[in-house]
Amino acid sequence: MSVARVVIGVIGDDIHVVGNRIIQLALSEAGFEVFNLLTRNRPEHFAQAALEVNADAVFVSSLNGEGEFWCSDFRSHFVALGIPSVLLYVGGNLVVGRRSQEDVARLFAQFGFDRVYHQSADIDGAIADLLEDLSHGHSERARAH
Ligand code: B12
Repeated sequence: MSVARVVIGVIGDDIHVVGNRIIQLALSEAGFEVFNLLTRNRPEHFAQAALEVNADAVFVSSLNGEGEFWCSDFRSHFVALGIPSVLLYVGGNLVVGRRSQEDVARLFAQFGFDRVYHQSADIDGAIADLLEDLSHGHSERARAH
Protein backbone atom coordinates (compact mmCIF):
# COMPACT_ATOMS: atom_id res chain seq x y z
CA MET A 1 0.00 0.00 0.00
CA SER A 2 1.38 3.46 -0.86
CA VAL A 3 2.10 5.99 1.86
CA ALA A 4 -0.68 8.53 2.36
CA ARG A 5 0.28 12.17 1.75
CA VAL A 6 -0.82 15.04 3.94
CA VAL A 7 -0.41 18.76 3.30
CA ILE A 8 -0.27 20.81 6.50
CA GLY A 9 0.03 24.53 7.23
CA VAL A 10 -1.25 27.56 9.10
CA ILE A 11 -3.86 29.77 7.42
CA GLY A 12 -4.03 33.55 7.13
CA ASP A 13 -1.44 35.90 8.61
CA ASP A 14 -1.21 33.72 11.70
CA ILE A 15 2.38 33.20 12.87
CA HIS A 16 1.78 30.59 15.62
CA VAL A 17 4.04 27.79 14.43
CA VAL A 18 4.71 25.48 17.41
CA GLY A 19 1.60 23.33 16.91
CA ASN A 20 2.39 23.06 13.20
CA ARG A 21 5.77 21.53 13.99
CA ILE A 22 4.21 19.08 16.45
CA ILE A 23 1.63 18.02 13.86
CA GLN A 24 4.41 17.46 11.32
CA LEU A 25 6.33 15.25 13.74
CA ALA A 26 3.23 13.27 14.78
CA LEU A 27 2.09 12.60 11.21
CA SER A 28 5.64 11.64 10.10
CA GLU A 29 5.99 9.33 13.07
CA ALA A 30 2.66 7.71 12.15
CA GLY A 31 4.06 6.94 8.68
CA PHE A 32 2.49 9.70 6.57
CA GLU A 33 4.40 11.71 3.98
CA VAL A 34 4.05 15.31 5.11
CA PHE A 35 4.30 18.48 3.02
CA ASN A 36 4.49 21.45 5.37
CA LEU A 37 3.50 24.89 4.04
CA LEU A 38 4.35 26.45 7.44
CA THR A 39 2.72 29.84 8.18
CA ARG A 40 0.95 32.58 6.22
CA ASN A 41 -1.06 30.60 3.69
CA ARG A 42 -4.22 31.35 1.73
CA PRO A 43 -6.80 28.64 0.89
CA GLU A 44 -5.52 28.46 -2.69
CA HIS A 45 -2.01 27.63 -1.43
CA PHE A 46 -3.37 24.51 0.28
CA ALA A 47 -5.37 23.50 -2.81
CA GLN A 48 -2.46 24.06 -5.20
CA ALA A 49 -0.10 22.07 -2.96
CA ALA A 50 -2.63 19.25 -2.62
CA LEU A 51 -2.90 19.05 -6.40
CA GLU A 52 0.87 19.09 -6.91
CA VAL A 53 1.65 16.31 -4.43
CA ASN A 54 -1.55 14.32 -5.03
CA ALA A 55 -2.49 14.66 -1.36
CA ASP A 56 -4.94 12.40 0.43
CA ALA A 57 -5.60 14.93 3.18
CA VAL A 58 -4.99 18.53 4.22
CA PHE A 59 -4.54 19.65 7.84
CA VAL A 60 -5.24 23.37 8.28
CA SER A 61 -4.31 25.18 11.49
CA SER A 62 -5.65 28.49 12.74
CA LEU A 63 -4.43 29.54 16.16
CA ASN A 64 -5.28 33.22 16.32
CA GLY A 65 -8.87 32.78 15.11
CA GLU A 66 -8.46 34.03 11.54
CA GLY A 67 -9.75 30.67 10.35
CA GLU A 68 -13.36 31.82 10.33
CA PHE A 69 -12.51 34.58 7.85
CA TRP A 70 -10.17 32.67 5.56
CA CYS A 71 -11.90 29.27 5.46
CA SER A 72 -15.43 30.26 4.46
CA ASP A 73 -15.02 28.92 0.90
CA PHE A 74 -12.23 26.46 1.61
CA ARG A 75 -13.55 23.36 -0.18
CA SER A 76 -14.46 25.35 -3.30
CA HIS A 77 -10.74 25.89 -4.05
CA PHE A 78 -10.27 22.12 -4.24
CA VAL A 79 -13.39 21.67 -6.34
CA ALA A 80 -12.11 24.32 -8.76
CA LEU A 81 -8.86 22.39 -9.23
CA GLY A 82 -10.67 19.10 -9.87
CA ILE A 83 -9.76 17.49 -6.53
CA PRO A 84 -13.07 17.72 -4.61
CA SER A 85 -12.55 14.58 -2.53
CA VAL A 86 -9.35 15.47 -0.62
CA LEU A 87 -9.98 15.02 3.11
CA LEU A 88 -10.01 18.42 4.82
CA TYR A 89 -9.30 18.69 8.56
CA VAL A 90 -9.02 21.92 10.53
CA GLY A 91 -7.88 22.61 14.08
CA GLY A 92 -6.57 25.14 16.58
CA ASN A 93 -8.38 28.16 18.03
CA LEU A 94 -10.66 28.53 15.06
CA VAL A 95 -12.61 31.64 15.99
CA VAL A 96 -11.94 34.78 18.00
CA GLY A 97 -13.41 34.69 21.50
CA ARG A 98 -15.61 32.07 23.12
CA ARG A 99 -18.07 29.93 21.17
CA SER A 100 -19.39 26.43 21.78
CA GLN A 101 -17.65 23.42 20.24
CA GLU A 102 -20.92 22.55 18.49
CA ASP A 103 -21.28 25.99 16.87
CA VAL A 104 -17.68 25.98 15.65
CA ALA A 105 -17.91 22.42 14.34
CA ARG A 106 -21.14 23.23 12.48
CA LEU A 107 -19.65 26.40 10.97
CA PHE A 108 -16.51 24.71 9.63
CA ALA A 109 -18.50 21.73 8.36
CA GLN A 110 -20.46 24.27 6.29
CA PHE A 111 -17.13 25.55 4.95
CA GLY A 112 -16.48 22.03 3.62
CA PHE A 113 -14.27 20.47 6.30
CA ASP A 114 -14.64 16.77 7.03
CA ARG A 115 -13.40 17.05 10.60
CA VAL A 116 -13.08 19.97 13.02
CA TYR A 117 -10.84 20.03 16.11
CA HIS A 118 -11.56 23.32 17.90
CA GLN A 119 -9.29 23.83 20.93
CA SER A 120 -8.16 20.22 21.01
CA ALA A 121 -4.54 19.10 21.25
CA ASP A 122 -5.41 15.44 20.59
CA ILE A 123 -3.32 14.83 17.48
CA ASP A 124 -3.31 11.08 18.07
CA GLY A 125 -7.11 11.14 17.95
CA ALA A 126 -7.03 13.10 14.69
CA ILE A 127 -4.56 10.60 13.21
CA ALA A 128 -6.84 7.72 14.21
CA ASP A 129 -9.74 9.57 12.51
CA LEU A 130 -7.59 10.05 9.40
CA LEU A 131 -6.73 6.37 9.20
CA GLU A 132 -10.41 5.53 9.54
CA ASP A 133 -11.47 8.05 6.87
CA LEU A 134 -8.77 6.81 4.49
CA SER A 135 -9.91 3.22 4.96
CA HIS A 136 -13.41 4.24 3.80
CA GLY A 137 -12.08 5.61 0.53
CA HIS A 138 -12.28 9.16 -0.77
CA SER A 139 -14.58 9.18 -3.71
CA GLU A 140 -17.49 7.53 -1.95
CA ARG A 141 -17.16 9.90 0.99
CA ALA A 142 -16.96 12.96 -1.24
CA ARG A 143 -20.20 12.07 -3.00
CA ALA A 144 -21.97 12.20 0.35
CA HIS A 145 -21.16 15.91 0.70
C1 B12 B 1 3.15 31.37 21.95
C2 B12 B 1 1.95 32.25 21.58
C3 B12 B 1 2.22 33.36 20.76
C4 B12 B 1 3.60 33.66 20.15
C5 B12 B 1 3.74 32.79 18.88
C6 B12 B 1 5.18 32.38 18.59
C7 B12 B 1 5.27 31.51 17.35
N1 B12 B 1 5.94 32.00 16.32
O1 B12 B 1 4.71 30.41 17.32
C8 B12 B 1 3.47 35.18 19.88
C9 B12 B 1 3.88 35.95 21.11
C10 B12 B 1 4.24 35.72 18.67
C11 B12 B 1 1.94 35.32 19.72
C12 B12 B 1 1.33 36.33 19.02
C13 B12 B 1 -0.06 36.52 18.96
N2 B12 B 1 -0.99 35.79 19.64
CO1 B12 B 1 -0.59 34.15 20.57
N3 B12 B 1 -0.40 32.68 21.72
C14 B12 B 1 0.63 31.96 22.05
C15 B12 B 1 0.21 30.87 23.08
C16 B12 B 1 0.60 31.38 24.47
C17 B12 B 1 0.77 29.48 22.87
C18 B12 B 1 0.63 28.93 21.43
C19 B12 B 1 1.42 27.64 21.34
O2 B12 B 1 2.52 27.61 20.79
N4 B12 B 1 0.85 26.55 21.92
C20 B12 B 1 1.48 25.24 21.95
C21 B12 B 1 1.05 24.39 20.73
C22 B12 B 1 1.68 23.00 20.81
O3 B12 B 1 -0.36 24.27 20.77
P1 B12 B 1 -1.33 24.82 19.64
O4 B12 B 1 -0.67 25.95 18.92
O5 B12 B 1 -2.66 25.05 20.22
O6 B12 B 1 -1.44 23.61 18.59
C23 B12 B 1 -2.02 22.37 18.99
C24 B12 B 1 -3.56 22.29 18.85
O7 B12 B 1 -4.18 23.54 18.65
C25 B12 B 1 -3.78 21.33 17.74
N5 B12 B 1 -3.95 21.82 16.36
C26 B12 B 1 -3.53 22.96 15.80
N6 B12 B 1 -3.80 22.99 14.49
C27 B12 B 1 -4.43 21.83 14.20
C28 B12 B 1 -4.93 21.33 12.98
C29 B12 B 1 -5.53 20.06 12.99
C30 B12 B 1 -6.08 19.54 11.70
C31 B12 B 1 -5.60 19.31 14.19
C32 B12 B 1 -6.21 17.97 14.19
C33 B12 B 1 -5.10 19.83 15.39
C34 B12 B 1 -4.52 21.07 15.39
O8 B12 B 1 -2.64 20.50 17.73
C35 B12 B 1 -1.49 21.32 18.04
C36 B12 B 1 -0.41 20.43 18.63
O9 B12 B 1 -0.85 19.81 19.82
C37 B12 B 1 -1.36 30.87 22.88
C38 B12 B 1 -2.18 30.51 24.12
C39 B12 B 1 -2.24 29.03 24.35
N7 B12 B 1 -2.03 28.66 25.59
O10 B12 B 1 -2.46 28.25 23.40
C40 B12 B 1 -1.62 32.29 22.40
C41 B12 B 1 -2.81 32.56 21.48
C42 B12 B 1 -2.90 31.49 20.40
N8 B12 B 1 -2.45 33.84 20.88
C43 B12 B 1 -3.48 34.63 20.70
C44 B12 B 1 -3.42 35.93 20.13
C45 B12 B 1 -4.69 36.75 20.15
C46 B12 B 1 -2.22 36.43 19.59
C47 B12 B 1 -2.03 37.78 18.92
C48 B12 B 1 -3.15 38.24 17.98
C49 B12 B 1 -1.78 38.78 20.06
C50 B12 B 1 -1.64 40.23 19.61
N9 B12 B 1 -2.67 41.00 19.92
O11 B12 B 1 -0.66 40.59 18.99
C51 B12 B 1 -0.72 37.55 18.15
C52 B12 B 1 -1.00 36.98 16.75
C53 B12 B 1 0.00 37.39 15.74
C54 B12 B 1 -0.28 36.66 14.43
N10 B12 B 1 -0.06 37.33 13.31
O12 B12 B 1 -0.68 35.51 14.41
C55 B12 B 1 -4.77 34.01 21.23
C56 B12 B 1 -5.75 33.57 20.15
C57 B12 B 1 -7.18 33.81 20.64
C58 B12 B 1 -8.29 33.31 19.79
N11 B12 B 1 -8.13 32.61 18.70
O13 B12 B 1 -9.40 33.53 20.18
C59 B12 B 1 -4.22 32.87 22.16
C60 B12 B 1 -5.12 31.64 22.26
C61 B12 B 1 -4.03 33.49 23.57
C62 B12 B 1 -5.36 33.84 24.23
N12 B12 B 1 -5.86 33.01 25.10
O14 B12 B 1 -5.93 34.86 23.94
N13 B12 B 1 1.31 34.31 20.36
